[in-house]
Amino acid sequence: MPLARSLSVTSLSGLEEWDEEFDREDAVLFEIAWEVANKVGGIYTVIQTKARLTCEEWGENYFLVGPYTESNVRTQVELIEPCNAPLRRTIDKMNSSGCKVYFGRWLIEGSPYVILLDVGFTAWSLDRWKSELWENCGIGVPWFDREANDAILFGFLTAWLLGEYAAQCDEPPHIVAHFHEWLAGLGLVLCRQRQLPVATIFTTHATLLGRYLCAGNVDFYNNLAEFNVDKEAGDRQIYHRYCLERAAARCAHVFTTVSQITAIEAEHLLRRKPDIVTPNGLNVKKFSAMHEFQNLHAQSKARIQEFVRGHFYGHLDFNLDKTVFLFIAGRYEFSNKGADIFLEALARLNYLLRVNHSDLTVIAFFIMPARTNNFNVETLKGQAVRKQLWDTAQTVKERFGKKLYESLLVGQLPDVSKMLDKEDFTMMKRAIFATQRQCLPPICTHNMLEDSSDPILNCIRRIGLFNSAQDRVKVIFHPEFLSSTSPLLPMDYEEFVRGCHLGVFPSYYEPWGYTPAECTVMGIPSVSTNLSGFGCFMEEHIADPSAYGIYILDRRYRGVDESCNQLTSFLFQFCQQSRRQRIIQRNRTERLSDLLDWRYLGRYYVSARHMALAKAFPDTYIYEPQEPSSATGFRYPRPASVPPSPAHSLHSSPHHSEAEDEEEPYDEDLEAEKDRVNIRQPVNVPNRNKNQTVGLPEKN
Ligand code: G6P
Ligand code: 1S3
Repeated sequence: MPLARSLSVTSLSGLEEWDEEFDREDAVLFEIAWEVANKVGGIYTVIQTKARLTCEEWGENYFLVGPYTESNVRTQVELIEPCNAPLRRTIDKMNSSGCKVYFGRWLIEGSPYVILLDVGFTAWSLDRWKSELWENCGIGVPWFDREANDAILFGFLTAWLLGEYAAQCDEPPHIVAHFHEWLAGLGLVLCRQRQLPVATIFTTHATLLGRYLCAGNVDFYNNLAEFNVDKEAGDRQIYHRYCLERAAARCAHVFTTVSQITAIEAEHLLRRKPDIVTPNGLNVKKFSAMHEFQNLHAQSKARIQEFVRGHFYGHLDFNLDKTVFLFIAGRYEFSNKGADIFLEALARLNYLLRVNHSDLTVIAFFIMPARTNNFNVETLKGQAVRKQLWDTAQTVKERFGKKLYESLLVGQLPDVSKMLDKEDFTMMKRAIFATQRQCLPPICTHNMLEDSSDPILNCIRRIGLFNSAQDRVKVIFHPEFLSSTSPLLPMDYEEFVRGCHLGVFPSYYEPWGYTPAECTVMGIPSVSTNLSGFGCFMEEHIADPSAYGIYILDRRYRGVDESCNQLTSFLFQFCQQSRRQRIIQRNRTERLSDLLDWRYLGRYYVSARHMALAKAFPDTYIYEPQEPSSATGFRYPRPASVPPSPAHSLHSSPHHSEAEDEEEPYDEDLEAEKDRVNIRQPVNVPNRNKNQTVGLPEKN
């Protein structure tokens, strides 16, 4: 019998090891998603960041299954021969029966094996498979829904692959197949309907109906139990997709989702309570030098400042050293992602900063892709003007230096009044003349195709944040994802995030939310909400999240206006921090990254697979829920350096007066050590009741 392999989750600072000792025997894991080697959204990030850990755990018995696209394969995959005999026979058999199945290694960390299915090549089977689906499952799919058609082809091909693989194995194998999201869900339904020897897991990363209902101005969370789900899906013409999603959730041996809040949503909308919550992690990279991330912040900030110098040319009447950069980024879903209340809060913040005569300037970036026809002239001109000023300064500097040198060569101190001549002044005057501008610095960096109906632009028109001199809050809308090859802001997303001061993600619908999680591991504070999976997770695991730079907005129990006021007060508080306080806060934020590391969060996936194997193969596997360890009930305490009582603390951000900032030398290592000592004493939560949903620990 093969050796029992167990996943040992490395001990992270304060988080203890979890050893889920279970003998996988000959089990083989297939993980199936439309976003395998195919970047569409957040599921790609889940699979790509998790791959290294899953490869360590399953070794040669781990296969990712996704759709084949030539461009993706060219850039991300190395095609190779199948790695074992049953798989080679399976692929050969499918390829000789009218399919195109590819095998390779995905060129990411862990180099997992990938099996890619060419759905387009098998489109000739679509009608036959659709009628089979109708006959066996009673789900009819309209011809015009291209995405659903792809889901059918992908589903039938996946079930074929798994069935064929099982048949090609010499001994009955123990297969675990983990399907992500409705687009991959049909494969699972077919595995069950064909009674294949496969333990199935279905993970939903957002429900179809939830996303549609939230985008439509519905009081979603207060009416979860009231929706007539079939009617709502029918009204939105997604009934067939909804049926595929619901069938997958209902048929799975184990059903999971990414957060507690989406678990409640799934229970009402898909009519099944998830068996376990599998929160999303990240592949956290630690720098050997502890404060390297602070240096990276300073470097990236300098690059954003350069862009701002160009964008605001002729209107640079604010101090860039006293300017903080906020940003929101993601899929352009105006209200679901909370861009609506962010704008409203910015207008209120502008008012507060003005009446308080603040000398601080806030620049808020909106990075959300919309339809455009390229950068606008005014924005490009800004960068050209900046560059010209830089070139002029360099030329004058060189001329100045040459005169200085000549003078020193003849042993004389230069006559400073003659160092700049008429030509130098003409050159400089001409450059300054070019910075004259008749209009205000633009809000939007691109020409929008739907300018007059764009929700962000219309909201800005209504609240009047036009980048005028009096405004303390300026807005820049960049309706395209960032790229290091952009002529405007040549930075990739990660560099940009590092250079900002605060990410603001006040989402209404956000099953998990990778954007604030990414901020956290880079040591950048963020705002999220108690309607986002990430926000709830952090609230559960940190005693005083805002002290760590994790501001969690209440969008659950408050009306929109109240949430907006709360967001305004978070932003205003943040703006009142000194540089030193921001540095301390960033150190604390970064210290949370262990909590978001797959090495800690991967344990929920381990449990899900174990549970599925035990349900599908009860003679071989037994699943006993883990006794809660100190790690499952882990809670980060208040940082030691935060005053324990509200009497000493008006807000929970790092507390020091401006005077202290100037007088007291700041020892980052000492500060970090104080907090770390505190973190090593986790606060345990009460024991989990074995009957309740396996997943995140209960709140204490
Ligand atoms: C990092 C750097 C410091 C810099 C600071 C700026 O901590 O290591 O050298 O002064 O960032 O912080 P701020 O919040 O003002 O961008
Ligand atoms: C979904 O992607 P989205 O941005 O459409 O899945 C992500 C990965 O699980 C999740 O982070 C996000 O909240 C969901 O919404």
